[in-house]
Amino acid sequence: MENSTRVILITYPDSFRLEEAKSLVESLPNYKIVKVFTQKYLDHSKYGMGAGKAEEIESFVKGSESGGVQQIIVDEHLTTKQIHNLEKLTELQVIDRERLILNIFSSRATSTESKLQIQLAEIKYQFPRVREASKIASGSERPGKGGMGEYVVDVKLRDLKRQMSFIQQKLEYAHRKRNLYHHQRMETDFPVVSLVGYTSSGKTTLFNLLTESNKETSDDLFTTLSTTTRSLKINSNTKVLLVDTVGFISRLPHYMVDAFKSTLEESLGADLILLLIDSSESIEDIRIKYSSCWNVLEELKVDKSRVLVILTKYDDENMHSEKIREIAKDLELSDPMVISSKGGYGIHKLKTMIGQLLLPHHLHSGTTSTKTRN
Ligand SMILES: Nc1nc2c(ncn2[C@@H]2O[C@H](COP(=O)(O)OP(=O)(O)OP(=O)(O)O)[C@@H](O)[C@H]2O)c(=O)[nH]1
Ligand SMILES: [Mg+2]
Repeated sequence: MENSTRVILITYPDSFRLEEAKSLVESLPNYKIVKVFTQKYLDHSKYGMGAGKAEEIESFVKGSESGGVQQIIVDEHLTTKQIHNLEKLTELQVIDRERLILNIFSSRATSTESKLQIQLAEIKYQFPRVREASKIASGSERPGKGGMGEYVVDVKLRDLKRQMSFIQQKLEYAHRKRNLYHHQRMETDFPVVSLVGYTSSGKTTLFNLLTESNKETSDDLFTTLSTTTRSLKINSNTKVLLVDTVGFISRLPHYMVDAFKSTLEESLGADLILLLIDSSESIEDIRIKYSSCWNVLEELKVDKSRVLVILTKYDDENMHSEKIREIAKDLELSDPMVISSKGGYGIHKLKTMIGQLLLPHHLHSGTTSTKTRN
């Protein structure tokens, strides 16, 4: 593409991280990866990567072979100092994993609430970096002690704090409004069923199929950033409210989970939580994603007995039944629910299962646990 942003990516050599980092970058509109460099460790103090690798990158970006690179993306959290050192060496802008995820989120946010959540995450990202940046600028570990440097930092931090509490107030307002809505729904007595899972596991595709909606779905990561609720008729006498949510990702910083908490809380307080796992991936990837999802769910203190694991993207039942057995064994799931939103496999059974699990005695005794992690 003519006006694409040309970047180089520095990530880890293991295939999961490498592929995920590429998908993240490619989820940004018009980004083109010119070259990928890998490093086993990205925690060296000066540049993140080792000095040898940093020099190799320097000569690549300054050489004619690169055809002009505009940004360097490092698939790890970097300190301001590491970013500064690398920018100085390469004379290019450096973006770390957190910045990358924030950029994707900002390019996608459409609802007022998701925009506020991203603003909040943005401030939380900047906060520790303000002090660090001033240390670098002054060339001292204790910048401008008692002088102008400290004054400027304090003013900036105070300003960020003020912005943070302003956004938090707005978010609380949005949250209260939703709680009110939630209570109104409780009065109508419709059970709430939410779809959660790793980004790109197929939540929105299933949501669209079940509720006959037309929300955007794609291979890009973080296609969905705000929750949507629609009603769904499970059988002739049961109606539920189905909630589609933002996806999870591994190595997501705590403050980002925090920023999205208010949106997730609503869905995680649901009567039934369907945890979608993409069964078409390699067993290693499934294992990593499954445990990342549980880490987020645990961080958000979700009631495990309400979680039902669903293996998705099971398009060809003849070809993959052995794979399903392998996944079930690996994740310690007994007789998991398997579906294909594309082919329709298991959808009727899923609805029947939702109906059964939402019967009042199930809701109170938490019998979904037979299908979940202990
Ligand atoms: N083959 C196949 N592909 C599917 C199925 N379900 C979803 N997909 C594809 O998987 C990709 C991701 O689907 P989405 O529904 O956008 O996934 P999501 O979980 O909502 O993703 P985020 O919103 O990014 O968190 C899309 O390209 C879908 O077409 C399925 O049953 N079979
Ligand atoms: Mg989605």
